[in-house]
Formats: sequence, C-alpha cells, structure tokens
Amino acid sequence: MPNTMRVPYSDFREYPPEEMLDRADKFYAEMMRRRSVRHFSDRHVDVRVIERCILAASTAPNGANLQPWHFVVITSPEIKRRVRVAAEAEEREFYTRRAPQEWLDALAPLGTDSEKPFLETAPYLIAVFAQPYRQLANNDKQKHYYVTESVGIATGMLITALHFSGLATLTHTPSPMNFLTEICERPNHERPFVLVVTGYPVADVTVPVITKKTLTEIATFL
Ligand code: IYR
Repeated sequence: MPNTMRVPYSDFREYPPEEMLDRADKFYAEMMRRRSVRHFSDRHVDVRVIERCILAASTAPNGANLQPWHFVVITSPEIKRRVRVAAEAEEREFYTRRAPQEWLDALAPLGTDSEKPFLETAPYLIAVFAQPYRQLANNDKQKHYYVTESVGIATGMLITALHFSGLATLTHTPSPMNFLTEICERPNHERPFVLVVTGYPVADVTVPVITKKTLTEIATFL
C-alpha cells in the first residue's frame, strides 16, 4: 500500500430507509424541473453563486483524482461577442452544409438554428475545458486518465448545482469549438468540452414539450 494518510469518513450520512426514499423522490422531482432554455435575460447573477457551483462540480469523482478540468467564466461583453461571432460562423456551416439531413430532422423539434443571441445576453458563459495531460514545470507531461468521463461527470454536477441554486442553463456545443481555446486564452493541448450558458430565463420563456424514457426503457435490474 502506498503511504497515503487515511482518515475516517465521518462525513458520510446514513438516513432511515423511509427518509432515504423521500430524499430520492424529492431529488428526482427537483431534477424533473430542470429544462434547457435558449432565451436568457441579461439580469445580474451574483458571481459567488457561480463560484460555489464550480466548486461543487470540482468534487466530481475523476481519474486518479488528477481533476483534468478547467472552467473559464466569461462575463466580459467583448469576449461574449467574440464567442457569439465564432459560434454562429460554425453553426451556419453546420446548418447549411455539415449536418446530414438525419441530424437536422432530429433537431427540428427543438427549433434551433444558427442564431445564438443568448451567447451575448446571458450573464455567464462557463467554458469547460478537458485536459488530456498536465504540463509540469520541468516540461514533462503528467498523463490524465478517463478525461472524458471525468469532465462529463463534473459538467453534469455543474449543471445540477446551477439548477439547484435557481439558475437556468443551456448545454451548448458549437461544433467544432476550437475557437474557445484561443478566445479563453487556454493552452493549446486543452480541449473545449462544452459551453454552459447560465442565467435567468426571459420571463415569457417557453420550452419544447418532451418526454423522458420510462424506467423500464432505460434500466434493467438483474
Ligand atoms: N450545435 C448546434 C446543433 C445542435 C445539436 C444538438 I445534438 C442539440 O441537442 C442542439 C443543437 C446548435 O447549437 O444549434
């Protein structure tokens, strides 16, 4: 065994079975209220909420605890504008040339197009970056493990934390989004993973009517 200091896990909490079920029910109900929105208000949001949610995301389980992620919080109108211009250029290509008809058909119910005004209106754009490795001071590289899984889990926890705090998000993945590395001034080896658009929805926001698969469709108990 490596000589790592270990401490009792005294923070673990056990609940009586009834309470456990009640907590699971309540959490499911809370998560059922989460919807992606595409129309954001420019209302101010306290940056401390964003900081806490990023800290919550950083508790995600991840490969060898190397925490292969970086979050860039964009509030500057000038940088938001650059992100919008670059994203819309890629999206125009996507909608008019790159996307196969099958993909466009799948997107039709969402009513999306290449216009992304929310990239300027929303108070926060949180760009999540994945780090395949860490550049050490002596120029050596320390490899990271399960990077996609780790950053995916952290992003899920970020979205959950933002929703739980009372904010709306849009998980946006302009494709390709390499432009984010330069705009966010990140090192070249970091991979833009997702852009979490964050803020309040506009007052009259609508969302598409969608259904979720049933438990029997998504789960098998052996
Ligand atoms: N990136 C494009 C297209 C798009 C793709 C999927 I899959 C979505 O769930 C939604 C949109 C856009 O943002 O419009």
